[in-house]
Amino acid sequence: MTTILTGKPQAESRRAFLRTTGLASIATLAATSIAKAAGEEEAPVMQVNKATQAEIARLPRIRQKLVDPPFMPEHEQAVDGKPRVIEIDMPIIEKKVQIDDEGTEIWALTFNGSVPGPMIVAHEGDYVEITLKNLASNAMEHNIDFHSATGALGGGALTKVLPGEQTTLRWKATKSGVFVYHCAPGDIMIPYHVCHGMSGAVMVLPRDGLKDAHGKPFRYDRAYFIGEQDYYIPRDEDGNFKKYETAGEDLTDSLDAMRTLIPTHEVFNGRKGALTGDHALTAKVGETVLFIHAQATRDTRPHLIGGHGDLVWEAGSFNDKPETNLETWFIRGGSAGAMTYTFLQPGVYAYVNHNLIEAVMLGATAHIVVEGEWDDDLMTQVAKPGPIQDT
Ligand SMILES: [Cu+2]
Repeated sequence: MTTILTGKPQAESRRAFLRTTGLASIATLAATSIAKAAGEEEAPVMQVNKATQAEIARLPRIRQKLVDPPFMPEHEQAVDGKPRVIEIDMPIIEKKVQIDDEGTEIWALTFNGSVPGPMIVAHEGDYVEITLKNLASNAMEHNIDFHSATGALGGGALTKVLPGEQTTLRWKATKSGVFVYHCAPGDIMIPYHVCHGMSGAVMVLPRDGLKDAHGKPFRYDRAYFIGEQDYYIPRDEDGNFKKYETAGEDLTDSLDAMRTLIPTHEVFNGRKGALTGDHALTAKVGETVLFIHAQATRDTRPHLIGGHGDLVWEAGSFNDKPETNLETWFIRGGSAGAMTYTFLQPGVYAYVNHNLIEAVMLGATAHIVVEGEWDDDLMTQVAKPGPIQDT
């Protein structure tokens, strides 16, 4: 199967409306010239080339429907023609969530309601135009810093929004690869927000699609986004995890817990068990699966138990030749990486952070249930376990 899709043609009136609002937001940015950096100092105003702006206004626009990880928005793996403007509507939602089966809670700070935030997919040369909406019911100021974008703290300096506010930012996807985005509202609030779930990833594909290690065109049959999250849940005097009534109420306690640098939970997709059991990922023998793995703060080392990293863009740049046949690969804190594997045997695979303490005791484990025919040539149980036989 293929993960094809993207932009259905917009109704003409809708497109015209969006175009108008897009230009209006750019004009507002240029006019206000108030781009506060994280330290509350004024940053340079974004320069808008008028000729380029006119050209951009004529580009085709598509609205990308965001989906909750581990799924990816529908997309084409390779595209023809002119760059496009990818329109994204991204609400920010503060919500209380459970992060394990013991009822441990956190007031998560989320992009689009999920931890991690949703994957955004574009192609090199496209523009991503994101409207960030900080819901009025929220308590905190937020913004978004795209590692895939250029200038103004990755857009963080131009996107600070208070509860009840929205802003629109457009950035050009000049580098192909996979990249983290995260909230970065300044000072201690940067790690506080990221350690409460506020990060996601962008995939910028080469316009002509991925290439294998020999430079040949390469396609995947499915794609999954795994966002690894470290949580630092404060404990009471008895050692039990504390609960709070509102978002942000845990600030002082959380900062103390974060200072230890020892997470209480290290999980995939928001909670322990989010991708295991009934929520396991699926694939079929013979399918090539693309796994995007992101971690916004801590280093991690994905490993597919019983499989391999056939092709691995460890540091995330699709401009680089992928490494091949890796057993374990390294994802630097603050980055995303990509791996593909063609499943050859059926069964349940575990996809883990191969710091096995974090995988088994803290939660960094996913399962992939693969259907198909067993290959005796690749593996056979020659003798079942039984008593030791004297020779
Ligand atoms: Cu935030």
